[in-house]
Amino acid sequence: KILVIGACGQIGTELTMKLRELHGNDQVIASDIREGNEELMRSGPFEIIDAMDYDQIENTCLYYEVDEVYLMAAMLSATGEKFPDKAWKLNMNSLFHVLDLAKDGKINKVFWPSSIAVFGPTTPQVDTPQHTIMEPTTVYGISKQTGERWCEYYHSKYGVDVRSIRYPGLISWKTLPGGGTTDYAVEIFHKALEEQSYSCFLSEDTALPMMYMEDAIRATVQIMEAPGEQIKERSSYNLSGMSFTPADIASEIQKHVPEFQMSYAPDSRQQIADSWPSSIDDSTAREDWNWNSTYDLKKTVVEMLEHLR
Ligand code: VAH
Repeated sequence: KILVIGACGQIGTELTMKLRELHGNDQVIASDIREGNEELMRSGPFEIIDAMDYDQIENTCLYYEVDEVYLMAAMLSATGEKFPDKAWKLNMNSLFHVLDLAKDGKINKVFWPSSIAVFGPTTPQVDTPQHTIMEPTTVYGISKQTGERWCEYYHSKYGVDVRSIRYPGLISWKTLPGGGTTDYAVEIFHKALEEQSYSCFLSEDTALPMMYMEDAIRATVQIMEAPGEQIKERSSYNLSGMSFTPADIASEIQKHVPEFQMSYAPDSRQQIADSWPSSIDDSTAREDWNWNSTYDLKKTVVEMLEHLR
């Protein structure tokens, strides 16, 4: 059985539905701090779990005989800067709970999401390599960098089969993101269709690594299905889909919504974005477990507008 913690989040919602499609609805238990959308709640088992509560996680794993956990609960970069202590506690305690369950043999496989937020202003920003300088400047980035170290430690010391991906900014239409710096790339579609205008909280030339959710979900399933010996990086894998600026996505949207007007009003999230890479080298993921991206900006804009119109 599979347990998804944080199943109501931007990734969790679609990941849960994909896992239920692959393994059967009753094989995938969805859980979150609150209930999720109708499709998620109706399609299979659901439990309220606080990701910081070890007993709730352990009891659920024992009751349902869970053997794989996808820990998708976290506080993201922008919100994390407003509540640093909560972000650290949520992001770290939840990881230790799940790694300890695996160490104690109560579950036997873990997926844990990292992020390009582990990189900082001293990291080479173009085609950021798999192994490089990492001095993150957000609590979220620090928690993801530390989490990567602990994943590698639990793998090498206790043989825990934990696998991880450094997601770029994710673009999806099913579930709004919560509190991220890359959320502009989702909000822009809703505003383009509702108001034909959007005031972007990042400057027009802020290039960031991004990915369409279909690619991100496929990558997650792929890394978890790969034979263990192929997963050589047990911290986390760089992953890249595309890289664009707010100006790029605005002009791509204008091809479909000619009256769309974009304006720029950078806020505190600008310095977070400035500390991150503009593009990522994911050749290690391509070599180790045959990753390949399929969505570029053009295809992403068409799909997003189609689903949201
Ligand atoms: C955030 N969407 O903005 C997340 C992600 C790379 C960005 O980690 O915080």
